[in-house]
Amino acid sequence: MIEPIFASWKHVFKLDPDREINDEALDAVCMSGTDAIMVGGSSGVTFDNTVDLLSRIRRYEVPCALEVTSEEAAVPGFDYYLIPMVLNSRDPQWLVGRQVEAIRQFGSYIPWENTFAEGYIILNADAEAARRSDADARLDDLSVLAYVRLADRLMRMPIVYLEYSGRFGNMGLVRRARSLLTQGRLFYGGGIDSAEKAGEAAAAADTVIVGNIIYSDLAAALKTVQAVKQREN
Ligand code: 1GP
Repeated sequence: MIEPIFASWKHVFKLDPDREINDEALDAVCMSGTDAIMVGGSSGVTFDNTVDLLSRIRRYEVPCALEVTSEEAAVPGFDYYLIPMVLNSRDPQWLVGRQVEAIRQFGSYIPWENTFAEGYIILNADAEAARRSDADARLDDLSVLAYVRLADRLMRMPIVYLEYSGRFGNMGLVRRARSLLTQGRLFYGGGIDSAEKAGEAAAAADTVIVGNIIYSDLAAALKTVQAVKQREN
C-alpha cells in the first residue's frame, strides 16, 4: 500500500472558513513552511465560504485538505478529504449517521482514493466540537487509550485525532496514545499558542494541528512551524 501523503505531515494549520483572514495573514500562513492547510470548523461552514477560502489558498503550493463536517460544504477541488468520525460521541449520527447519509446521496462522486477517516476522540468538554457532537469528553486515561486502540487496531483508521480544541492537552497521555499505534497516525490539536507548546506537542504526537492562535496572534502561530520541524521525535 502506498503511504498516504499525510504520513509526512508534522505541522498543519487549520483555517476556519467562518472566520476572517486577510490576504497578508493568509500569505504568511501558506508560505510558513507548514506541511498542509486543513480547512474546517465546528459551525458556520458553508459551501460559499469554503469555496472562497479554497480559491485563496490555491494561489499557493501548500497541500490543502478539507475536513468535511457537513455535506453541503463538501467542495470539490481539495487535495484531500478528511472525514471526522467522533468515536466518543453519545450520538451515533456523529459516528456514522451523517457520513452514511452523505454517502447515500453522493457516494459515486466521492474521490475515495483521496478520502480518509479521522477517528476523533474529543477530550475538552468545553469545546464547541464536544458540545455539537455530544461527546463524552470526561474520559479517564484508560478509556482514552482504549478508544485509541479501537481506532487503530479494530477499525484500522489511518488517523487518530486527539482533539482538545481550545485547551492544551495532557502530553503524557498523547505520548502514550501514540506509542500504542500500529498503523494509524496520531494527530494532536488544541491550545497550541507558542513555540514551546508546539515543541512539546510535536514530541508527543505525529502531527500537530494549530488553529485558533492564527486568528489571535499570527506571529506566535508562525513560530510554531519551526518549533515542530526542529523537534526530533
Ligand atoms: C481544532 O485541533 C484544532 O480542531 C486546533 O485546536 O484551535 O485550539 O489550536 P486550536
